[in-house]
Amino acid sequence: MNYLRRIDWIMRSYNVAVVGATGAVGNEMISILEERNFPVKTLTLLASERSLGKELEFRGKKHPVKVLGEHSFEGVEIGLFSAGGSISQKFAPIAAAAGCVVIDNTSAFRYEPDIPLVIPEVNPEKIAEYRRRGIIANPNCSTIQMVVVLKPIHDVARIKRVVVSTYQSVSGTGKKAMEELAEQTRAIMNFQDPVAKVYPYQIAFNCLPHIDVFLENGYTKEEMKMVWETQKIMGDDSIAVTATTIRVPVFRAHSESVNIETEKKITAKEAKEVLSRAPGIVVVDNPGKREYPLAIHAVGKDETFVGRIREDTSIVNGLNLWIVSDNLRKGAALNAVQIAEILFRDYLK
Ligand code: NAP
Ligand code: 3JM
Repeated sequence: MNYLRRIDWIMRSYNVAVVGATGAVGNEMISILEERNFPVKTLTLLASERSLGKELEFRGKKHPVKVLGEHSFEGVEIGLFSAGGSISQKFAPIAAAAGCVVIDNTSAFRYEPDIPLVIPEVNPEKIAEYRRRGIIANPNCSTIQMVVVLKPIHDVARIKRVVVSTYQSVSGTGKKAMEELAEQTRAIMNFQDPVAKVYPYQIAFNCLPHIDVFLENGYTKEEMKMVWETQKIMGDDSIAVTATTIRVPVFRAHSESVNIETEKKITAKEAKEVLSRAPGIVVVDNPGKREYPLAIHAVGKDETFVGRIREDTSIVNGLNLWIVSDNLRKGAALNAVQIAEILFRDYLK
């Protein structure tokens, strides 16, 4: 037996379930588990009755998709959930009661005080709190890529206020939305009327200032997720955050224009140095050579890309940043698998 195979053999492996396995995030979960050689003993793929009979490939072998039910979690040790909030609301506690640690990608539990909300580069120590309810929440895609970049700046200059506008791709809504953008684009190019089913208006060749539901304060829930989650993950409710979240006709990877005000002065040059050393971040900032982060370059990548780093000339201590990342990877599936990796390395024996 060679050395690497021997390590594999000695390492404990886990019974893993992916809930929402046929979806945009679920699909990416399966690929990432394989790519990162996650120690999977058995993989249970779960979805709705609509997927009965489907098979998905993992490590060169076809796995049947099973219908999610109350008995799906017997013997399962790690459950990666991405089938929507109401599914998590119902089935995450059932899975946890069966002894499965749930890593939940939905907003169902994120704001509950006894549920840890984790980005491994920012607050990995919070994973220990999985013991309270057996559930760890994965933040929203737009929050993750922003906070990965904010944290190293916060550590040196303390962030007082954040103003963010997002340019979010349709893959954040799921598979059907990706099909809708493709179909509407095709229709319009063929002089036909586009049909809107997933979004309230045409998304092709358009921008929608509406993601998730509108709340009483006039913001959308997606916008408030960025406020609540940033404060919870950074462990600092005094950071003021205001967000405008926009759906744009991009298939994959979210972009964000982020303006921050800091307590201590940090120059653009210092910010670039700090960010260059930070985990999970690649600085792409060479305007003279037309080098800046682009959604099309971030697709399929694990890192969060930051560029257009410049001082805000309208205030004393301010910076502007352009942040881009693959929403299905770092924004969802990769962050969840990274949490699972820390979980088995440090906690599950
Ligand atoms: P999607 O492509 O529409 O996939 C939805 C998945 O959920 C499919 O596998 C679907 O199965 C399954 N599902 C739906 N209803 C179900 C039911 N009643 N029982 C069992 N499975 C059911 O959506 P997605 O983009 O992958 O997103 C899924 C969820 O992940 C979202 O609703 C959201 O809560 C979360 N999400 C999180 C982030 C993040 O930033 N953390 C990003 C995107 C999404 P069928 O194929 O059988 O219908
Ligand atoms: C991203 O429950 C649902 O309909 C899912 C809505 C949703 C969410 C959410 O709120 O869980 C779609 C896309 C998210 C998210 O990550 O917050």
